[in-house]
Amino acid sequence: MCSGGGGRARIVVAFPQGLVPGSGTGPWSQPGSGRRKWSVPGLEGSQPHMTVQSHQVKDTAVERLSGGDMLIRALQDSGVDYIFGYPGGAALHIYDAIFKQQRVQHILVRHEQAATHMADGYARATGRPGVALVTSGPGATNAITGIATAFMDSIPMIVISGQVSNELIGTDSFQETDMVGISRPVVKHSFMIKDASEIPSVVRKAFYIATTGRPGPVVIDVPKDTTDPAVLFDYVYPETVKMRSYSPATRGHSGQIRKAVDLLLTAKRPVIYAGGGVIQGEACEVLTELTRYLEFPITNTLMGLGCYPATDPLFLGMLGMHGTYEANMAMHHSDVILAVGARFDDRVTNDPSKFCPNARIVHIDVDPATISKIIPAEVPIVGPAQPVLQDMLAALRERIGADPELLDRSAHQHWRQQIAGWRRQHGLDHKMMERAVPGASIKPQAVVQCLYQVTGGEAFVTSDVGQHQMFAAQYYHFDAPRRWINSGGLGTMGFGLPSAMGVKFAFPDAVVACVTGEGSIQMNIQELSTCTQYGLPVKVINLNNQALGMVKQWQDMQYGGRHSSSTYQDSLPDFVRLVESYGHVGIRITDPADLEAAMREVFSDKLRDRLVFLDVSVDPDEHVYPMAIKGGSMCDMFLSRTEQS
Ligand SMILES: Cc1ncc(C[n+]2csc(CCOP(=O)(O)OP(=O)(O)O)c2C)c(N)n1
Ligand SMILES: [Mg+2]
Repeated sequence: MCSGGGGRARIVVAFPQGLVPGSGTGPWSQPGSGRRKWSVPGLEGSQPHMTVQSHQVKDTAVERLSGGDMLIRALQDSGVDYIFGYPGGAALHIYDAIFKQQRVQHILVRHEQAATHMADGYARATGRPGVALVTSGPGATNAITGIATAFMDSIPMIVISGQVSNELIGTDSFQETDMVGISRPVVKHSFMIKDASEIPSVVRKAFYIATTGRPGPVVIDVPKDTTDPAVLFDYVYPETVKMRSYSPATRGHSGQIRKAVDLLLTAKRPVIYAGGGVIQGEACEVLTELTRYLEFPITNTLMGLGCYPATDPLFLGMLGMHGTYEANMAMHHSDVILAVGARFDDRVTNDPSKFCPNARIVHIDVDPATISKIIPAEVPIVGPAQPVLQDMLAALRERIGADPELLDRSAHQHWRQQIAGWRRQHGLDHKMMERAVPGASIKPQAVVQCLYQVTGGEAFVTSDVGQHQMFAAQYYHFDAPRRWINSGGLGTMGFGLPSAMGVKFAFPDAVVACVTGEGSIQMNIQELSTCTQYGLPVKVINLNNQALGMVKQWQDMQYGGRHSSSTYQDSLPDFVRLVESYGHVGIRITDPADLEAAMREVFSDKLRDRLVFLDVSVDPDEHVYPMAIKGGSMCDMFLSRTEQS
């Protein structure tokens, strides 16, 4: 075991004006639901603090539209091109409105969970909010997993749910469910339409809330009577939206940035720890510039992969539970950490009381509730990553430009050498593909390496959840943001295929690969039919270890190898025949000697326009390493079945 550290003092964060964390009465202040429950008095009811400036979009006469038509028109005016959804009684007026227009295309999924994941994948790849539409009752409840997935990873999304008519609400009528109530803990905000006339302004506000500050999903619950085609309203799309009680920070505090610069200049063993907030905040470019200017080593969270080029020598790989040895060692032994858009979650910190005992921390986040929530920051900076880092870089340039000695470059060089030593000792083996022995079992890591090589590192890669997800995160090197798309916070099996489809709708010419496991793919495998309907040539790489591999690994390591309900006893389908029945191409391999040729076939020009499912029979006994030792510090890791750090 490496040396651990003690606890640390808690430091109070100053909150930006207009946001009050805690116990208010607004919809974002539900007890027990964790973070970012800002009290916004009245936001859900009469909304006295929210105003929208209404202007006619065109200078022609005001159009008279039904509620259903206004909803779709407002989506058009919000720039929506796709709605992923599934119809039902309460949503039928809306579906009729969709039918009558061409600007927004509706994609008919096979399960509402998949609709939300498609909208999510679309949003992660583009940075624009994804939109899902479901009916009331079971349609709405089926969407919850996807909403929670987006919430946990701060993904902008609009989910429109049909609702029973106003006069039926509260009567336990057919397919009535309290969607606003059920979704409350996992949305950034929700609206219930009371009067059809408010539809355009609610849509406008929903997009504003979903995309500003810390992004997240917003639900709009639409009672059927408010979309009645027989009742017409003046349609006016609000040009601007002003919400007095919701004012996310737009810049960092200059005094705090100055303090952060002072601290960074003291560093002898610095590390930059960057998360998904850097990607969501469009701050990758400035972060890269700042990192290279300082020549500080940098590590990314699972959600942050791609925010800094993975092939750059300063990059240490992912940190945390299955992070690289060198990233975790560097974090633990650092003296200054610059954390940006990351939230110190348990998969990163291991035991928080032993976390990086000597590190002084600068923490930048747009969400003040995240700062010092788990690990106290010495210099908290509330603000969007991009302008904060720009200001920080400008200040650093000014200070170091005037006095280059301020930066201890020789200490930093020594530090980078120490990290390189750790990498040499126990870094990931990036030659598993080349070293594969024909006839032996295929190593899952080698499959990801092969995928990386064949796609030239250019693919959008989505994943499901399990060992395959960790192998993809470890072995595919993402040099650009928004290319690695996975459910980090909620860890949702079933995310991979539909999110890949959302990416493919957004970027039809891009190469989109879903790295999955035979367990996860079966959670939304019905979407292969949607792929057939819309001709979506995503590529599915199934790391088939014939087990719920990650569960089995934990059972190996913590439950004496008792595989309680983590294997299937020969009940798996023949994936090749299954995908062929949907009209797709299936390929199965079992020998490492066939890996490269098969992978080239999957991405060949010949199969460019086909969905190809590569079912790879991989070593069922492989574990993911490194793996954090529970209850330890960041430098306490299992390195193999027999070695510990
Ligand atoms: C919806 C859901 N249910 C259960 C889990 C718990 N879980 C995490 S990984 C895993 C196994 C995944 O199996 P598979 O997709 O085959 O991936 P592998 O680990 O074998 O690569 C399970 C059951 C989860 N993350 N999501
Ligand atoms: Mg599996």
